[in-house]
Amino acid sequence: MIIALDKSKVEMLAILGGALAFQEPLHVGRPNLGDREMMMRRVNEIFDRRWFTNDGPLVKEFETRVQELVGVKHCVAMCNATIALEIAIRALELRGEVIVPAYTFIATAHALQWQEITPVFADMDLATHNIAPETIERLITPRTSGIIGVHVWGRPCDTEAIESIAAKHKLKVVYDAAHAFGCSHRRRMIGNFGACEVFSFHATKFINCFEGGAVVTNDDALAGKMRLMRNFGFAGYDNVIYPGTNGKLTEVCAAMGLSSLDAMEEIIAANRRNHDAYRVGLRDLPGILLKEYDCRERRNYQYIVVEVDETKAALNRDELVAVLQAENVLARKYFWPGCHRMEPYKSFYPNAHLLLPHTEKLAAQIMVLPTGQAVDAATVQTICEIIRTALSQSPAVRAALSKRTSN
Ligand code: T4K
Repeated sequence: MIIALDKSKVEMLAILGGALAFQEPLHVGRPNLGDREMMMRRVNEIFDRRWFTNDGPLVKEFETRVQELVGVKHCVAMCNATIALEIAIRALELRGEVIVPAYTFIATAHALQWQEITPVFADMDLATHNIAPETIERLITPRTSGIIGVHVWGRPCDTEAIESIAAKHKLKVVYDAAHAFGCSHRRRMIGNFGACEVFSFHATKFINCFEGGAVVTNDDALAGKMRLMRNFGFAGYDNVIYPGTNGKLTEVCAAMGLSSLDAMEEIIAANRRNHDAYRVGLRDLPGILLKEYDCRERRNYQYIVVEVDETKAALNRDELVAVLQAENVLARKYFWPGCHRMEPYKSFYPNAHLLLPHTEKLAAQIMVLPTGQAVDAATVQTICEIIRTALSQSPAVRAALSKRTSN
């Protein structure tokens, strides 16, 4: 239970010695629950059947529901999106170098590195936070075999530009659509672009399987290959025809995914309501920009993304995050500091940041705020009030923060 105090009447921020706005930590990524009773019913059925994993009936049902929703021929459900990416990369026989955005969750790069393929980091488009197509072409070498675009925050990347570059250089394209389930691009559902696309159904995603992921594709042969790879390469009892791994989704995870899908429209409505409330609460604050979603397209609104422009705002992103965290609002600095500044890439390419100015800027400016069914409009109002108050008291906040670091 989250108890919000009325910060609008509180002059004193917690960072300045006031009471906490929230008694309990308010996380980014608090799971949406779906219908608890329906979930329990499905779990009971799993127990009755004694069929726990290995392509069980609920996994099959989940795959069919995803296929229908996305309008795609195949959904191959997996244990998480990282393994799903690895399997997609291997099934497509990518090798050598693959171009990826530097501004993404580290799993995008690691899924390549794990298979001894070199991720080559492209810079970002400042307006969309997605890979900047114009930076891709100059990174292509004779070793390049593919491009992985990421639909960051569920906002589609420029698939047309990426795919035309790929066609010109005979490269394969995969999309990391971890954030983009339920979203569309030019009226076509995400999941229908590139050779295949990968969704995440991690607990923190708006639709979750506790842990889960999937690759979707319209390519029959690719789907068949990935199904084999997901299950050690078994094509029936005692018959292994391919090197594979264990990427299977369990029945209990599929049950959660189905319950989550049942609640999908309610969850999107809650996210959208929160996004609207943040827009009202953060309006007219210099240097504070809430990223908007294109409401003419289908969106899941699962990330509340704020750019803090320190040349215009009274506090910078790190200062605002510190203020919020002191109030128990655990705002996140996704995807700071950028993949190129994490190991092993930081050691491989110590000067990569010189070629990634937009990634550097985004990593320094962005904060992600709590949303989802666990957050209500009053909570959003309080969070916005904290931000407003902190900006209006920036000299005192700065003094308190520097005192904290010197102690
Ligand atoms: N590609 C992209 C572009 C991605 O963003 C991701 C994952 C992937 C690929 C790989 O997908 P998976 O292999 O995970 O399916 C979180 C998520 O763990 C991660 O799935 C997600 N992206 C990323 C953007 O966010 P962390 O390390 O920042 O946060 P985490 O998992 O500790 O959770 C955040 C907060 O949520 C926690 O501090 C507390 C709260 N929480 C979390 C869990 C798991 C809960 O309240 N309950 C929970 O059960 O990565």
